[in-house]
Amino acid sequence: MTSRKTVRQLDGASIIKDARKALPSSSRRLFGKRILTLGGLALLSGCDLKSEESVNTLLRRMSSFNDRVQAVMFNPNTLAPTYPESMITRPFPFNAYYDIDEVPEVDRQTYRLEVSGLAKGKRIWSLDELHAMPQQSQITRHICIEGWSAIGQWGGVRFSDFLLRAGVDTTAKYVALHCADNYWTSIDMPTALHPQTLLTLTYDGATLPAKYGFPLKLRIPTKLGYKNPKHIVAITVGNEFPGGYWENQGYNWFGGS
Ligand SMILES: Nc1nc2c(c(=O)[nH]1)N[C@H]1C(S)=C(S)[C@@H](COP(=O)(O)O)O[C@H]1N2
Ligand SMILES: [Mo]
Repeated sequence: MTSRKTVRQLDGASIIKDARKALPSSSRRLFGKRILTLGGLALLSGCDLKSEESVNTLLRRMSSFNDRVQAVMFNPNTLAPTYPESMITRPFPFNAYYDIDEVPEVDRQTYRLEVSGLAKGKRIWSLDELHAMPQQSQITRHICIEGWSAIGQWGGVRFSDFLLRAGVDTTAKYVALHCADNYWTSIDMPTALHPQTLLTLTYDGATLPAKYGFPLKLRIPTKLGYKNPKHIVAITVGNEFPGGYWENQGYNWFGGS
């Protein structure tokens, strides 16, 4: 249980600091510094800020407001920067919610990708079928919220090509990605259809190694690292908010970079 501290005991300045962090730089600019007083935050959020719980509710509401601002500001035609091969980070860092010796081993022979929810096409896909589709390659920067970034090269099928082939209802709100390690994340449809969002089969010109997400990783250069799922085994399309592994623990859902 969270202790029921009063606002006097909670430090006003640090609440404002956390609230500012919950806003992306874009919406921070929109608001300027005006609303960032405790009274203003309380008014805006409808939270009385008398206890730690109400402060947490405020921060959650700011974050979901922030998702909506980011979604409105997301321009599907704006491309993430791409880089020359000479700038690739070697070795590329590994990251997951577990150590590298616990990376899941997915069997190439028995592996199938499952599509479910609002889709009319084929539901079970093999790796060969994905390899047979037109392939794209791009060199982009991966940005992890933990404070590092690295440039890498990923190749595979444009996610929009795949979604159209799978007969996905592109008016649906969410695409959720479920992984072999029980990780999951979800994205908005405009991001799923963005031309740089790739369902990748390769890293640096070779089969995606286990540590980087064999056999399938969704590379989304317009989003932070935690929204780039590795070891994808199932894709679900729907209108109900699917959340995500880190998103459900407080990371901002839109997670744009
Ligand atoms: N399945 C799965 N995907 C995941 C994660 C994970 O733990 N499991 N971690 C995410 C995070 S926080 C980051 S930074 C990147 C790291 O990818 P990399 O190992 O290729 O650098 O994977 C993302 N995708
Ligand atoms: Mo990350």
